[in-house]
Order: sequence, then structure tokens, then C-alpha cells
Amino acid sequence: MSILNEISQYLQQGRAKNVKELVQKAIDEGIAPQTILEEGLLAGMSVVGEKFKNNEIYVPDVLIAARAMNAGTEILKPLLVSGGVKAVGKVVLGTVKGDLHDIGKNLVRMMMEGKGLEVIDLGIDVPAEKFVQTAIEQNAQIIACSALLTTTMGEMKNVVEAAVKAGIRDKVTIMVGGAPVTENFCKSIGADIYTADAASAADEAAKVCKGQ
Ligand code: B1M
Repeated sequence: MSILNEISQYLQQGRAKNVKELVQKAIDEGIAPQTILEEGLLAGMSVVGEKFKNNEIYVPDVLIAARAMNAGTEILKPLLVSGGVKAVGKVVLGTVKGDLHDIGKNLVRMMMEGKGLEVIDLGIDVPAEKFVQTAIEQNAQIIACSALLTTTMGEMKNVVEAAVKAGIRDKVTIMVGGAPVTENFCKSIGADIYTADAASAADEAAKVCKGQ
């Protein structure tokens, strides 16, 4: 098995120490940081995302794999930055105002980062104006909102309206998700993309940022 394959396998198993060692070994062998990222770490995370989507693995497995991914990217980060590798796009992410649930949102962040996107995570209980203001300041392509409560999902409409009011509606893609959110709800509030799970959210966000 190639070293990149091994990195992918260990990442899927959530073995952070092995991932760290092998990433360092790959660097020492002269493999390009971008190749290690894409064909080792991201390849592994992509398998994790698919398995999670298909209910073959569960939240704790994803969190452990994500920790292994972080261990590997920490070593690569300085090399990637100095090598001039750019993130494929920028996403402003948060759980909407009044809502304190963040496990799903954190998974969305992980999966998006796994796709090479830069994620500005505003955390929980985020007011509509904060999403929009940050998107303007950061020149982000996407605003991504998570909500877990039927009482807070309506906040997503306020995000769309705040984007219209700020004059950036045509420049930003608004993505919505979370357990009570549906495709119909997404359409009814004038948002752009609904996805049911974190891996699909990352897939769609990457497509938007690559202009597909
Ligand atoms: Co709360 N809670 N909770 N809770 N909680 C739910 C959501 C609830 C369904 C439980 C129930 O009654 N059966 C219910 C909501 C009912 C409703 O609105 N219809 C509920 C309630 C009522 C409440 C409180 C009001 C309880 C109270 O105080 N009386 C309160 C509200 C607090 C607040 O937010 N203001 C509350 C509090 C809490 C805790 C703080 C204790 C805790 C949250 C801890 C945390 O997040 N750090 C909590 C939890 C853990 C849950 C349950 C049990 C689990 C949620 C979770 O993390 N699931 C939940 C019941 C349930 O869902 N079975 C429940 C795992 C997570 C991976 O799934 O977040 O859905 P999820 O993310 C998924 C997808 O939705 C999607 O990707 C993920 C999968 O890949 N996704 C996106 C999420 N965001 C996305 C964004 C996208 C795309 C996809 O694009 C941008």
C-alpha cells in the first residue's frame, strides 16, 4: 500500500498518532504537501463523509476521524501556506440566533474544511446581521446557516432578508440545513441550497466555490 493510501486508511480509523507520523514521513520522502493533503487526508475524509451519509458510521467515528485529520493538517499547514496553496473558497458558517445546537454545524465545518474550503465559524446564536456583515468583510462566497429547532429555523429568512438589505444577495450563496429544515422551506424563504447532511453540504459548497 502506498504511503498516501496508508494515511487515508489511518485517518478513516481515527488513528491520529499514525496519521501524524505518516504525514511527516511523506514530507521527508519529498511528496508535495498538496498531494499529501488531497490524496491522503482529503481522500480519507471523503470516505468518512460518504460512510457517515450512508449511516455506516456515526457521529463519534466522524469526530475521531476529524481529530486525526486535524493532526495531519497541523503538520502540513505551514508548508501549504508557504507553498502558496489557496483555499478553494470562503464560507461564513453558524447556528442561527436563539439556537445553541452546534454538533451538526461543527460536522459541516469539518466536512467543508475537508474539501479545502476556508470556514469562518461564527459559533451558535448568531444574529442575521452578523452572518451578512462577516460575509461582506471576508468577501465570502457562501453563508451557511444551521438550525435544530422549529422555533429558530425562521431566523434563516432573516438572514436572506439581511443579505438583500445589505445589497449582497446576488453575490452570496445562502445554504441552509439542520434537522427541521427541508427543501421546501429553503425555497419558501428564498435561500439557495438545502442539504440534509454535512457531507452533502460540503460537496455543494465546493461546487459553488469552483463555479460548477
Ligand atoms: Co436539543 N432539541 N434542545 N439540545 N437536541 C432537539 C433538536 C429536539 C429535536 C429534541 C426532541 O425534542 N426530540 C428538540 C427540538 C424540537 C423542535 O424544535 N421540533 C430540542 C429541544 C426542544 C431543545 C431545547 C428547547 C430543550 C429545552 O431546553 N427544553 C433546548 C434548546 C436550546 C437552544 O438551542 N436554545 C435544547 C438544548 C439541547 C442541548 C444544549 C442539551 C443539546 C445541544 C448540545 C450541542 O449542540 N452542543 C441538545 C441536543 C444534543 C439535542 C439532540 C438530542 C441531538 C442534536 C444533535 O446534535 N444531533 C436533538 C434530538 C435529535 O436530533 N435527535 C435535540 C446530532 C447532529 C449530528 O445532528 O445537528 O441534525 P444535526 O446535524 C445533521 C443534519 O441536520 C445536518 O448535518 C448533520 C448530519 O450530517 N446539518 C446541516 C446540520 N446543520 C446543517 C447545515 C447545513 C447542512 C446540513 O448547511 C448549512
